[in-house]
Amino acid sequence: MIIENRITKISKRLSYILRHEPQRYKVTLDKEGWADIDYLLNSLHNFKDLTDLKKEDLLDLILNQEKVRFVIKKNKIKATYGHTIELKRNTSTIPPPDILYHGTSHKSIESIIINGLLRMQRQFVHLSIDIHTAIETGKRRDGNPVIIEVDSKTAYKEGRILFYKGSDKVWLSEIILPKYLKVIN
Ligand code: HQG
Repeated sequence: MIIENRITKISKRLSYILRHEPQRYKVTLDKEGWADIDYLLNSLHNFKDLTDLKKEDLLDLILNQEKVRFVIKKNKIKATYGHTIELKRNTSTIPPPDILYHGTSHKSIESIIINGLLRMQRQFVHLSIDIHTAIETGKRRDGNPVIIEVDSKTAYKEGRILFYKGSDKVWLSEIILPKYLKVIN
């Protein structure tokens, strides 16, 4: 059993390694982003405060995620979304929910209205399944975030934009043009 702020700390480090800089932590990802759990655990042991992290606690954390950021298959682990590193594209793109949401800052909204939703540093634009998740995402940058409704159904059908399911709450997409966006607050 590990306590809440230790869980957050481990989750953030896992995200950083698996999404952005595996090589810096001597973790090898395959083309789809999977890493061997034992290698990853060894790497986490290099952090001063994680030298005693047990595999069972790591697995427990992953199985009980409140927001699904990682998946496990056999002895491998992968981040479900958020990557800045390039991975092999999943070819199974699927129709998205009719409406998705994106939470952002007041600082970004003018540019988004003009240029659309861009993927910025990441491999995909990140969209939320519901308004609550979009608010939580936007709050990382703005205490009172702007919420955008995305007409994902039309963007997929008419705009031929590809969508991928990242996790239970997060969808990934290519750039979304302004005509499919509506600010709702
Ligand atoms: C903004 C977290 C100006 C965009 C979250 C966002 C998510 C533009 C920022 C996941 C723009 C990029 C991803 C444009 C987009 N002009 N700004 N044309 N287009 N932007 O962090 O979606 O908790 O790369 O609005 O909850 O904020 O770490 O993307 O503000 O699910 O698991 O550029 O990361 O997940 O920021 O967040 P990010 P995001 P975790």
